[in-house]
Amino acid sequence: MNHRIDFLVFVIFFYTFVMISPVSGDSSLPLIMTGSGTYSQELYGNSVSCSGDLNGDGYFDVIVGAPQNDLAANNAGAVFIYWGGPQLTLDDIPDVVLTGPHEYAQFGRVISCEGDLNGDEFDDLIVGVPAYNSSKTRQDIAGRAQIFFGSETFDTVADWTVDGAVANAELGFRACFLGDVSGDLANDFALSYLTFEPEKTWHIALFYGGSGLDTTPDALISQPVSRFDEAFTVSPAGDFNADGVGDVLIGSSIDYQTYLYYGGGDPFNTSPQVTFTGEVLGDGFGYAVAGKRGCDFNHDGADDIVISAPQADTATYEKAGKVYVYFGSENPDATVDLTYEGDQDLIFFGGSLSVGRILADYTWDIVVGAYLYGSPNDIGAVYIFSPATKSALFLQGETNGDGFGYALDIGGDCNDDSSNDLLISAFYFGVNNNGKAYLYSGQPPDVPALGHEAILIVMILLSFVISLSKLRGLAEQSGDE
Ligand SMILES: [Ca+2]
Ligand SMILES: [Ca+2]
Ligand SMILES: [Ca+2]
Ligand SMILES: [Ca+2]
Repeated sequence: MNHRIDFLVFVIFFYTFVMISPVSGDSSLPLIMTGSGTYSQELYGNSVSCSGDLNGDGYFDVIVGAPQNDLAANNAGAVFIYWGGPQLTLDDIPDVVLTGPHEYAQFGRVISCEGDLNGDEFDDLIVGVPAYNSSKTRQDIAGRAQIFFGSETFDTVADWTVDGAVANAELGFRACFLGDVSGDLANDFALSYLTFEPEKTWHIALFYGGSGLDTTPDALISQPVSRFDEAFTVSPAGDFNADGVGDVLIGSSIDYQTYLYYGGGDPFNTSPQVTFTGEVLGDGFGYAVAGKRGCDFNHDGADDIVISAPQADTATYEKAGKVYVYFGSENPDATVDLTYEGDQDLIFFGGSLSVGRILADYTWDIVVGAYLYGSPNDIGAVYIFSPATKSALFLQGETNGDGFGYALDIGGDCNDDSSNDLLISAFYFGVNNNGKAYLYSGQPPDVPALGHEAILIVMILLSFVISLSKLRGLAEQSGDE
């Protein structure tokens, strides 16, 4: 009998100190899957997402764009979909492949999959095809954007298509899920296009989603610029002014400005309500911008945003790059609240950004890509920062020239281990620059409060068992007599 009680005591001790002790943050992230491109310089990983569940099975799916993939035609582009699930392993065979319509179309240059757009409760996938043209030649790149509606029987036929109206409009160069910015609770999204007369102008067209989704823009934000390049980008801003409706963030790096538009107006107010400005012309301020509904670093109830200047000088390093955090409020200002800096010359720190919860503290984190890290060898690196707890983590590519961190996304849980996952691409990986993507599992959340309570309960149980053991010992002793 005493042996059985000793064993019980051991089991309870083991469970208390090994199984229930609060998990302290691991120093790394487990790699749960990789995928790779097969064609030379197909730019596999130019765009990545693990923020949506396209087939509605409860597991977030891994989606990778390769805009110069040759499967359908030379540089037609492709998008690879890997269904998430409990068996998600190092299996890099895509489950669904979407391909571009003609050579040089750049299908998959951008992808966005973060929620339902047409009101059927399945998440949907937006794909930008910025070099699409109706004559199927290399000229006249009017561009195209398509949406593939999610469903249990997801197919490869686009369900919604908009084409650019003029030559070189490059419609779909940017395409982004916004969450609800119209105030009707249905998710909305944005597409970009360019015009050239009377002056170079980028346009961000907002489409209001829901059961009434159509192909007519519901609002249009336009900004003249001196040149285009990769000069503008669009992101949700979460609810920066804490009025209950999501807001829109547009970075315009050529003029080192980023503009914030409050959602919910009818019509949508297309004049910026907050303008953020970089430190100097040429620092690339606004190259990448990020925000999300609920992204509240300082826990004040207002969502916060992040803007990068990947060519900013720091006190120590030339063109290392900087990332700025701005806290939202009911009366927001454009004053920087936190700054993160690159730690080498010329690494393009802030070339990519994502926000989400990936570290064990389970507060909101910022993930910053520096795909030229290790310059001039460009191995690439990714920095993860938790503004609330000051914890941080660093990941880097495998070999010189990988460009690790070119694109990244903190999404949901793809493999059913109860932590969010992080997808990172190294789009020049491999001898033929065929590219590679890495899916990391987030750290399991710390549960210190629950852990302490659990330990207390187990300690009470333990003292009860010890008392019982002593009583039985006394009883057995008295029986022996
Ligand atoms: Ca899924
Ligand atoms: Ca849908
Ligand atoms: Ca708002
Ligand atoms: Ca906040």
